[in-house]
Amino acid sequence: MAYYFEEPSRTFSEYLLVPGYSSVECMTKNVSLKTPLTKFKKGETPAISLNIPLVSAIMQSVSDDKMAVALAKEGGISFIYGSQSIENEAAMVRRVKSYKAGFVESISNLRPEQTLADILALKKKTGHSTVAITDDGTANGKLVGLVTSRDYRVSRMEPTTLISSFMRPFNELIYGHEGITLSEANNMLWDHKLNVLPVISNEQKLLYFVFRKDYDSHKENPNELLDGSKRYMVGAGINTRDYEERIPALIEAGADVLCIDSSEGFSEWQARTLQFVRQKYGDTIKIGAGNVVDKEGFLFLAKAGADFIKVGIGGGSICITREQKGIGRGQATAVIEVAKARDEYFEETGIYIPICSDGGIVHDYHVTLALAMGSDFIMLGRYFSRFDESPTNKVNINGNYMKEYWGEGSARARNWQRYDMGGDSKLSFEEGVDSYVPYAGSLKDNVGLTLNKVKSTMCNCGVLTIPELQKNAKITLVSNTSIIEGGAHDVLLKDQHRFPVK
Ligand code: RVP
Repeated sequence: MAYYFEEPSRTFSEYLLVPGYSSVECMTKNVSLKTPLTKFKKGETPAISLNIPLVSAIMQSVSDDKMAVALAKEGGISFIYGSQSIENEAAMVRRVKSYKAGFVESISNLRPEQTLADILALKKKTGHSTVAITDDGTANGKLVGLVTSRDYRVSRMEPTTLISSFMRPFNELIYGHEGITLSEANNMLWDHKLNVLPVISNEQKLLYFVFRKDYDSHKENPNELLDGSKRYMVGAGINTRDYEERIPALIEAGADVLCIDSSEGFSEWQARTLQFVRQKYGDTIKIGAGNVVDKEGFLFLAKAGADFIKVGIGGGSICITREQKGIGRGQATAVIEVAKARDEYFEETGIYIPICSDGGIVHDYHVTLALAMGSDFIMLGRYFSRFDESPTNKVNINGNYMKEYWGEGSARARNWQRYDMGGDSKLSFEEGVDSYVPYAGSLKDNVGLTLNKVKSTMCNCGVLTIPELQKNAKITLVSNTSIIEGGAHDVLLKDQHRFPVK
């Protein structure tokens, strides 16, 4: 006879936190969100910890090198998507590892024989007032001059005026040489009262700009997640097919941690992949596995050697796995059961394996609930896809700005390796959709706001750390009627001119 779970499977919106006693110490500035990413033995510290409990999903529409840098600046980590060629994925990892905080590649570039009109058009498009003038008009061409808004007067000059006649030519520029450190560059900015310092190669090719406004970047990002060489940390997604080639390439590129990306992780394929890593690299390479939704799945991957385990099937906003295949489990129930298994495993073995709740976060408070239920960190796709830093197009739909967001199992991603179990490709079916999500601005602002809410709730619960929240949270199920009570109700909303629809 089939096994029946006694409880229905539930999702985050069916729960609320009940406040605990808050002492005067319970202020958001005293809350630490530091959390383990990889497994560790009792009494020891994990090889990698995150400074905030957020990681970005292994998806084409979410995690490229730009997202990875933005998230590492805030203290989390991105897993670069694996549904691309090994070379492209390794190149993205390499770009994160070679990213130098404060050194930026020039975005606005023109040639000296172009005109003032071209400068104005470019400024309108990019919003930048510093334009590099290079021999070929590219970001890494030979630097021949610089134009800022101080170099021209639109009211007095013809739009056809050649850039070469009003740019500051190279021989009048102050610049740094390849290899200059950020603090040396900053000193030059201050000594020469500059707003921008070009950094050039021995062949006079433009490499980067250092802007005065970025001077305080490190101070602005006190949580940034750095490796031992002060480079941003980055993760990378892998699959259970080409891992023998992909993993060495990603390690060589500098990936700090890997994660097997699969909608269903309770499989021999994952065990084989983990075994490959342990045989080739021992414990030096950190690798997560998943996804699972119950104790059995967790124990399987724990014993197979995973450094962290992802939890969740079918809860992703773009995911239709439950509709298509009838497999999955409510995200809250899955996290609660796996967290219990993780704690029991820790009791028995003295090894703590962090778990990650993956998918289905809709409201900021869902992050707090997922942590309170035992997650060590949370993976989000839709959330990050809405930001400037996600790789997708920003489009205007009926007067509203939206970003594109599509699932890895959608026809658009064509990542059949993740979903297809082999066989005739004509029999493949989609497990994800292609969609729009409302554009939300910068990652920094949004993550700051979300985490402030998380910290504030933690204070209401009387806790200052994630382990304390996991231990002391009081959580209650809510009835359908009380869910209605939780939103604005029985009032006519002014900005929508209608009764709230639940
Ligand atoms: P969400 O944050 O709710 O958008 O969910 C993101 C998660 O959804 C991913 O981390 C992944 O586990 C899952 N996903 C990605 N693609 C698909 C799909 O096409 N079905 N699902």
